[in-house]
Amino acid sequence: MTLYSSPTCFQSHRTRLVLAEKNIGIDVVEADSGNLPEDLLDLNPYHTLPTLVDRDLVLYDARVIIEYIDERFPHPPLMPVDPVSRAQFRLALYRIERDWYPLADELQRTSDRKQTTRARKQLEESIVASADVFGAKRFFLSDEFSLVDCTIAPILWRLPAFGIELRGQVQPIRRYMDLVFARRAFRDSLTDAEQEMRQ
Ligand SMILES: N[C@@H](CCC(=O)N[C@@H](CS)C(=O)NCC(=O)O)C(=O)O
Repeated sequence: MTLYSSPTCFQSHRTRLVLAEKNIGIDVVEADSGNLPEDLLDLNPYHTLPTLVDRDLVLYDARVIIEYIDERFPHPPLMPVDPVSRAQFRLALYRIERDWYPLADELQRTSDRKQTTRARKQLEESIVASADVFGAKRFFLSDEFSLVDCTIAPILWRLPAFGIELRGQVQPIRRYMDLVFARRAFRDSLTDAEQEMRQ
């Protein structure tokens, strides 16, 4: 299995974190989205990172990749078993991808000051508004670490790099970050460039 991964992008980080949680050592090919390897251009019609190759199977889109990894390597499971909880987790993934990811994407890509200031403010407000949910359970929505946490943690890790400092009633979010960032798998998931984001 080979993962083509950007060393800085949160979508790639999300897939590396799931692999680390499962303790799966695969070939990780670091690539730059502006200068993709030739073989990847042939494999993925959208030319995006991350891209996973497992023999004849080529997967792109981080969400598709993490769900595949969770099913292909069931231990430890990163999704609940019962259909209602699974649907709730999928809804949480949908909301994070819809509400937080586009803002994080803007902060990652753009250097336009006005756009950056607006995206920063919106992302900060939206995360702070979820403080109660962060505090309700050990992890997000659950006492077990899940794909939802793998989706949130790369964003929270990048807050200083995005120029965001959480203010207000954010103790539950700080507790959550301390807990997740201290996980062995989380540390293992970080590239050198990502480690530097919080030094
Ligand atoms: N929906 C895709 C988006 C991933 C994405 O935007 N990746 C960026 C790197 S952070 C990329 O490959 N950009 C190159 C491009 O869009 O041409 C996913 O979830 O994998």
